[in-house]
Amino acid sequence: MSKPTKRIAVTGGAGQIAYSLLFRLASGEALGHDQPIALHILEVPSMERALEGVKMELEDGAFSLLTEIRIGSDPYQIFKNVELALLVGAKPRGPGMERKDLLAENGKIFIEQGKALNEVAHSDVKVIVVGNPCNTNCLIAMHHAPRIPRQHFHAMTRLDQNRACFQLAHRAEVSLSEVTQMAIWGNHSSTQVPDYVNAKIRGRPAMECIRDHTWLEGEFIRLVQNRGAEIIAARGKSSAGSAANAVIDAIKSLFQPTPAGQWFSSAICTDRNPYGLPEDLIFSFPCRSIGDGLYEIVPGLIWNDFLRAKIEVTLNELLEEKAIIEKEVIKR
Ligand code: NAX
Repeated sequence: MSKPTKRIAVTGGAGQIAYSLLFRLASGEALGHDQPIALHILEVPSMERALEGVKMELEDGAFSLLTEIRIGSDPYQIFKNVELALLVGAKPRGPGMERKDLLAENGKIFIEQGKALNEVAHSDVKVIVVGNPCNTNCLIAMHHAPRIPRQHFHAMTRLDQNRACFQLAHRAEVSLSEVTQMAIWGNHSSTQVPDYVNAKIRGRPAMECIRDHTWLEGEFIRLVQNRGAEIIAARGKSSAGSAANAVIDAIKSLFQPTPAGQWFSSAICTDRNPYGLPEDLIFSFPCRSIGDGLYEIVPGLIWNDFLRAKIEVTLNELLEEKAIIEKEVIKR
């Protein structure tokens, strides 16, 4: 007997990330090739025609697992009964726009979507925010969805983890599967902290395999922190294929038990975190899943002085972002 259909919401459905993500979801890559899914796709009204085109292409993909496609611009309709919500849609930073303006603009979107999820989503819904600034957008949505457990909210730092793994594997001349325990701490921004100190290569500390610690402290961190900007400079557009791939990886990591000796990165609520960070932030930690979206933060990792200083910078940035939006957005 086939499994019951899982309803997945994707916002920003006519955007570039969604154009790659939707087809991979439909093919069963994220939740398994025996899991029927329904896609509930949200866009702004002005993009609904383009979204109709995406829907037609999904139909033409003849995906046997895709049992239903709903499209629309009302989150209260689209989020009905969804068990997984991928909040990809957001406004890009316009010319002359400051970070503060972007936070406020996107804040409005995530207030509305948080409220809609709270009202109509499945009670066990898991939420992954991709739209930037994703940590703070996620914090806003979480605040407006008090019915949904706070542990169910994630902001995506998986792309950063994947970027870091590639750079370490490349430098150490090993295959990607030999790089494990690569954590990203903090904000999905240029202050993020790719943790080479606790990462492993062939089961040994990465710092033993890569002897050039100046490279690890300098170029490696800079490469990962600035990769998004480099891609925009080269491609003229932000990362889309790799971002969609990271969403698929993030879902798989969350819904499948994490293999022994591994962990994955996700930005989650800091409430009762084992590292003594202030509560009520969305901060990226190394996590382990026991399956079905249930996870714990990996405790007890060592922060050397270098990591500690960097983590303080990314923490301060998140506190600043929260302070900017707190009055108008969180408490509204
Ligand atoms: P696009 O501009 O191609 O697509 C975004 C889509 O969202 C547009 O079609 C827009 O109409 C729609 N949208 C805007 N407001 C909406 C709303 N209220 N409800 C539903 N849809 C809405 O951007 P794309 O390249 O797809 O990127 C999407 C977001 O991902 C951006 O905010 C981007 O900065 C962010 N990213 C996050 C990454 C991460 O690792 N967390 C990496 C990639 C990407 O930069």
